Amino acid sequence: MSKKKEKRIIMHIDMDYFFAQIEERENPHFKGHPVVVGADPADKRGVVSTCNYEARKYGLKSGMPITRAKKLCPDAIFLPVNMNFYKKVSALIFAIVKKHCSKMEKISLDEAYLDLSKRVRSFKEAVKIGRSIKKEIWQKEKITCSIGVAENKMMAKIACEMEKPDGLKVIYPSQTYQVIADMGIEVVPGIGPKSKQIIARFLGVEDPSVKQAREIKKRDLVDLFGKRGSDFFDKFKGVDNSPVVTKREIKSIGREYTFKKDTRDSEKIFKVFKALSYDVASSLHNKKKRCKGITVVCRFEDFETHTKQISFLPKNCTGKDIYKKGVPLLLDFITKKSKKVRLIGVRATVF
Ligand code: TTP
Ligand code: MG
Repeated sequence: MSKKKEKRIIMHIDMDYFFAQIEERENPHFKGHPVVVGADPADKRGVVSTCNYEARKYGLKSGMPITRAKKLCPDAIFLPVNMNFYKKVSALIFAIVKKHCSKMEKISLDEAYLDLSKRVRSFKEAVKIGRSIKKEIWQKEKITCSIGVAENKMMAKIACEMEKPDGLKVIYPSQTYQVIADMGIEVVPGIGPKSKQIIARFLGVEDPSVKQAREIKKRDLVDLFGKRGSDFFDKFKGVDNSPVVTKREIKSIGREYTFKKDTRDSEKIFKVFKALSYDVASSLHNKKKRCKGITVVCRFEDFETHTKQISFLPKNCTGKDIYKKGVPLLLDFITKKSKKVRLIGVRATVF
């Protein structure tokens, strides 16, 4: 019989509209106006990094082409990405967070998980810590964040999203199953547009809910998605046993490149691909990592994106090895379509 898992108390913290909020803090007269941080609106190929909630009212969001953002909200304040500054603010904020609980996994510049299981005895105590963290970040850095508390990472993140901005939400274990039942399946981490489409087709419904996806047998999910399928099966029930990892191991090293102009010039494409491959290999070498496999990505002019992975095990992987293994994959994408290429990339999974 398997040992019963100890109950956990996990917190997810995510800064609200992070880059844009920092800009607002630095320029108080921006408050109340739509603020967009991202590429120059004159740059036809750039995208929105993020925007404040005033801008979101116009339909603006992360990843949207900046030209579209300008059309939807011409009077917004458009600002460039000042990444070095955001990194400094992030470091100050997460130094505060870490004081409250050292078992912290930082996910990105504005997001982290805490495992409070050994630090507190109840969800109530966890909420108290959440309040203190929010208060201290506000007092010292004048930045608001949202916090979710639940029994695992997935549910904590969902809780956090539910009360954005400036929220603090608990999902108690007794509520887990019910809370996500009527949500769309994209609430489950790992379900992107492609997996959603596969599940929708399998169920014969357009926009499947978690409750509907629970009807699918584990065996069928594994048939559809391989190992990920069994993970989805658990997550549809709100089960996520992934631990909070304090020291994140590098899992992959990748490089990508967006062409200044969409192109089908294969000489140009493969020249860039070669440079990316050699760059990845040199980074592998510097980090003393070995390559387990590579993933090649190709995005076309209309943003249709294809990725393909192969396992790959030479002893000391060189740029030439990555290039030689990657070229056929890339060629396959390009020859199957007559569209121009916008972006290419290569990522090595490491061990
Ligand atoms: P998010 O936490 O996804 O977004 P956010 O903090 O701007 O807004 P929210 O209130 O919904 O949490 O991302 C954190 C930062 O990462 C964001 O401020 C900018 C950057 N980012 C990008 O540069 N590009 C992207 O596509 C996304 C999603 C984020
Ligand atoms: Mg955020």
